[in-house]
Amino acid sequence: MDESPQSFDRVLSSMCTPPHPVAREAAERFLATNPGDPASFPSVARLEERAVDTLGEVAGLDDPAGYVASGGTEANLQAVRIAREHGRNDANVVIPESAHFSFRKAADLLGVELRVAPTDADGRANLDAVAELVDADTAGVVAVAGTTEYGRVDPVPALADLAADAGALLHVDAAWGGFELPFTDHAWNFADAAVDTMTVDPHKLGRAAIPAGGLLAREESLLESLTVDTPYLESRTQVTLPGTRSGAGVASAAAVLDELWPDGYRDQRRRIRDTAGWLADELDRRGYDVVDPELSIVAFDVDTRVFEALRDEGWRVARTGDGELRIVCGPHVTRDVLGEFLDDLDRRAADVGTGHRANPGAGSR
Ligand code: 0PR
Repeated sequence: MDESPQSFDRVLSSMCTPPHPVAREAAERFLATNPGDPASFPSVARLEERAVDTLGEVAGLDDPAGYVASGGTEANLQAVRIAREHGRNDANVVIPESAHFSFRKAADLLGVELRVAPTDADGRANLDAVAELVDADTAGVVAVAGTTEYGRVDPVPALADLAADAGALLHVDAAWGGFELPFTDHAWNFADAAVDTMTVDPHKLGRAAIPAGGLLAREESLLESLTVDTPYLESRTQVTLPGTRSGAGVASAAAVLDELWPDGYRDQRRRIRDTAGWLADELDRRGYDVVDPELSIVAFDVDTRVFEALRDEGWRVARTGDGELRIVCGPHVTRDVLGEFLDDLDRRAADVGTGHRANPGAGSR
């Protein structure tokens, strides 16, 4: 094999981050185990129960139902499936336009009509627009707690009320935001609102190894609506989408949740929040149009030629649908890394002649 894994040094676009040392070690130890066959592999099955319990604490839910999925896509798909089981035959699901594209995959696979509500000017679900799309066939409403592009948090309690009035389930996609939001004032979780299901991914800000997503449900019966019989396994039923699953992902999630919840994640939130705020200030001082970071994602307008030049220098940066450069301030994105990035940005902006100020004043890094 002649390839090595690339370094994360210049990766500014990823919602994943190198796993915490305890997650890496647990992943290696449990590599050969299969939580999809819990009767044959009971120790990893116990770890999964622990992981789900702790994810419940993260999300404000005592006695949670759920499992460690392959990622946010599977968790969202399963949540749409739960809503469909709960609803009528020609069910629809209402999502804000900021929702992750995994909901499009889910709707396509499940034959559910997807209704997309415009967001407000700041990128949050617009309640009136959602209300207009909800009708008697609505089986589920989705709220995003930490949008992929701008880190925005939808008005979860109001959306939950709207869903409840329509007899629909409310799913919160906190795949990325779930490990930052417990340390903020946002109302987003099971304790704050009538939330039925939630996605919260250990393999993003939770610092588990990939694959480790999280699906939580308020009631066991919601998850049980997905049950299929597994006659030739020792355990007789399954609610997960895959059969064989990664023991590495499950064990790493359990280990890192044990290690970091809550104090380690609180410290992490403080660090990434400070970094995002600092970066936004630095960009603002240079004259860039910066989208105010609610959680730790910073997006700003940048000339296409500058964007391409930064990519050519090895910076792994992505753009929003509207073209802003978007930096996900995960734990590996330190001020030192961003200081180098800003130096390159200043240089490239000067080359192109965008008119932005370079490194103005003191105080960077
Ligand atoms: N929900 C939200 C809010 C997300 O942001 C994402 C992924 C998902 C669900 C789906 O999760 P999985 O990718 O685990 O199935 N958001 C990022 C994206 O698609 C994920 C990502 C991760 C992108 C690492 C790049 C990367 O290097 O943009």
